[in-house]
Amino acid sequence: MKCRKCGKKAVINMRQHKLALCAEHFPLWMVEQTQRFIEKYRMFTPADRVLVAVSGGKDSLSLWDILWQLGYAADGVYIALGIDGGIGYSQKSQQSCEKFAAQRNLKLIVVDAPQQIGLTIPELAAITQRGKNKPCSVCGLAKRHILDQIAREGKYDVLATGHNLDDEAAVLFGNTLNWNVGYLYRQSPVLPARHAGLVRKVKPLCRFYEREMAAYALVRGIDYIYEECPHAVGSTTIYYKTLLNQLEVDRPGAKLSFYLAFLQAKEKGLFAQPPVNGEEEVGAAGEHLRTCPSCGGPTTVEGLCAFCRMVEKVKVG
Ligand code: Q46
Ligand code: ZN
Ligand code: ZN
Repeated sequence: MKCRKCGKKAVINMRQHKLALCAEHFPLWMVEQTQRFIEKYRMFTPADRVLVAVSGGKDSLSLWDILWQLGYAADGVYIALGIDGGIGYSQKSQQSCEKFAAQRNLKLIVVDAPQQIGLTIPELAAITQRGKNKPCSVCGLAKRHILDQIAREGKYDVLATGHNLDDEAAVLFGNTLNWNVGYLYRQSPVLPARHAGLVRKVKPLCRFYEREMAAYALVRGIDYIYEECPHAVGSTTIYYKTLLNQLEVDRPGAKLSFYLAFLQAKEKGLFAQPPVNGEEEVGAAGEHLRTCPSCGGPTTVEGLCAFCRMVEKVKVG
């Protein structure tokens, strides 16, 4: 397979685009496409200060690399969760982020969650109702809370995450299976800030396949952590990803068209704004959001937000 631009040996063949590119032209194409998506979905402009949530994995570090190449003012934030899983997961992922930032002379904010909360995420999950010994719900809540807080305190205009097409298609598939209207309404490349304590959230990589992200990280020589978080094993999202991958083998482009057709349907008004129901819907529909007296973040209930209540309970208990 030859590169369409120069005829050299291609490193990737993107069947859904009928496009093969070499190690030189592929990363350039990725950078150009990202800029196109940033403009198309009005994510941010060169005047905005961007905060990139980095996990040490290929997607978020590649996103940071692309934004850096495009010349955006983008700092990174890494949250140490205290997850070991026998592979030193948190420690290794932090090292990847620190090395990446140092090589490019970029600013990385490191937040030590166990230090802030007094417990690691798995410890917190083990003793809370929300955790039920599976840390992902507690972890997600803590990460959202900390990212909002750092973005707010640092006066960033936008928070960018490295969700790729495979992530978005799997979430969309799950939300469609359950006809979860609240989440379907909210799922978008851009989530506007709906509260003074929130910043706009954007997903500039949402149209790139996971394999494209892996190829990008490889040709750019990004030293990322290959291992997934040990708690991700057996998750519903991974199951949905496997199903969608099977579909993609038979029908190249199926994942992309599933996601893009959803965005188009939404634009045409497929989903009406749903009523707010419960804390999970914070920022979804946007009405009645109150301010948490402890952290200044949004909450649908009177008093402390879900995160502050959880931490408070642990301290009291
Ligand atoms: S980091 Fe946290 Fe994920 Fe690990 S504990 Fe679950 S939510 S799987 S993206
Ligand atoms: Zn080429
Ligand atoms: Zn709070």
